[in-house]
Amino acid sequence: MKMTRRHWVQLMGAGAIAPLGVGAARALAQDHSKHAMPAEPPARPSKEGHDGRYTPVRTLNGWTLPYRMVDGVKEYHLVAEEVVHEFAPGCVAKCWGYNGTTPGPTIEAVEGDRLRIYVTNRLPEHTNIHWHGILLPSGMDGVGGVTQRNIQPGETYAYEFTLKQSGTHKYHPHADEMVQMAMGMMGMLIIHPKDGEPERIDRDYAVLLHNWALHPGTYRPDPSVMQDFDLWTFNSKVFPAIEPMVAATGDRVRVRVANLSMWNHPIHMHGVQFLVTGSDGGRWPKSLWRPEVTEIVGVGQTRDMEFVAVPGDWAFHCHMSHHTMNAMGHEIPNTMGVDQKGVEEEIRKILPGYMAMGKDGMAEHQDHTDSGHMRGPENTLPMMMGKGPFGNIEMGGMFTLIKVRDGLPADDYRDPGWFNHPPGTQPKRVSSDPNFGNPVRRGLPADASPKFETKPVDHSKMKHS
Ligand SMILES: [Cu+2]
Repeated sequence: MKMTRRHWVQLMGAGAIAPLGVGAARALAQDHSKHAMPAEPPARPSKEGHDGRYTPVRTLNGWTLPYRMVDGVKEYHLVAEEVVHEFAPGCVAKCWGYNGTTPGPTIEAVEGDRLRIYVTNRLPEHTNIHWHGILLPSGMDGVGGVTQRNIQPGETYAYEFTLKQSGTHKYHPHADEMVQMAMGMMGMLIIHPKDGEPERIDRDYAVLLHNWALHPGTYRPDPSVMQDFDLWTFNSKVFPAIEPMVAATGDRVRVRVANLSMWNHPIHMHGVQFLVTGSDGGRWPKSLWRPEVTEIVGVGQTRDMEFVAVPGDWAFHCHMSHHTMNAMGHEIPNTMGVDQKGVEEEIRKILPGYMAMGKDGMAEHQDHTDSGHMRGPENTLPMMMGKGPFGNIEMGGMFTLIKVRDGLPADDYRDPGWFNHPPGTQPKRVSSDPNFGNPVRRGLPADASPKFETKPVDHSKMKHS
């Protein structure tokens, strides 16, 4: 049986406690330490791929491709190849990417630079690279069959063009595109303006959005899936494996978000009204900047968001709530409000330890998966993850934190830990009595309402897949 996120949750709901398959060491990250934020982020923004004329971009969980200067040309080398990729501890897959990673390394350059980019194909099929949004000679555009012969396995092609623009851009194949992009072939190409930024940027982050049909129990993304994806990622990682964006109070921060997934994503930031200052069209004139707290980044688009950092731990996430979950289901039976007590006892005779869930919401799922009561197939992740200082974070997928602290050194990108809230700046408990106070209501709460009675459902008439 092909395992989809739908089946996985049905299994979870049916209390499937035996892991499907041996070697389940990787099956699920039960260990709480694995739910913590990544402790030690990799190095600071790469100095190698950068020529000192701009604030280098930090690609969360990613890296910048170094270049060589050869006769005034910046030379880069991308290798298209199969890679072993970890979405978060407990979930790995064979994907396709560049130079050992998905996404491929970020290419950073400056308006006016001449680039020569070698592309070596180590995939089992032909490929090419399209420089998405870059103004260049038609023949360099990288559209297989239209502007070039495809790069056959083992071959290396050189692309060469001069950058006439600045802004946030991307690269990806234009060959067997559905498969190659679903497997993870993508990267960002960021061009800094030659005359510097009109507003100094202190921290510059890059986030590439993607979706993956990595069915629980499998180890390769399924390229044929169009909608029901299992994993939603920032730079091919899911929370809590996504690094936080770190800034000092007062820093001007830019977050460059690019979307090569198959959905539009309303990207939401807490704590500030950011300015949308640019797109694939480059940095917009100031008169076009607009304050937002959520910005839709459409399929194939990029958006630049800028703000002045204020202290705290602030969520940064897609607002499609199914995109801040790991493997879970659509079209599963709705158990909200369904009393499963009787059924639970019957099922326990067959499956000892079975727990009926979902009657009062799904928040309990994280405790059950964390404690090891509920285990899924190999190589998938609990749908909710992450531990904060006040309990479960109950998120996965496209979620991370912006962590802003006073007085951080300019090049310090280490996770500063959890925010220490000043006294009087958190909600506090004032009562544990549900009948507390005399709140204004229109109508009665459902448990006091005589008007609405639920009818028993005839299960024999229900369709089960
Ligand atoms: Cu989304």
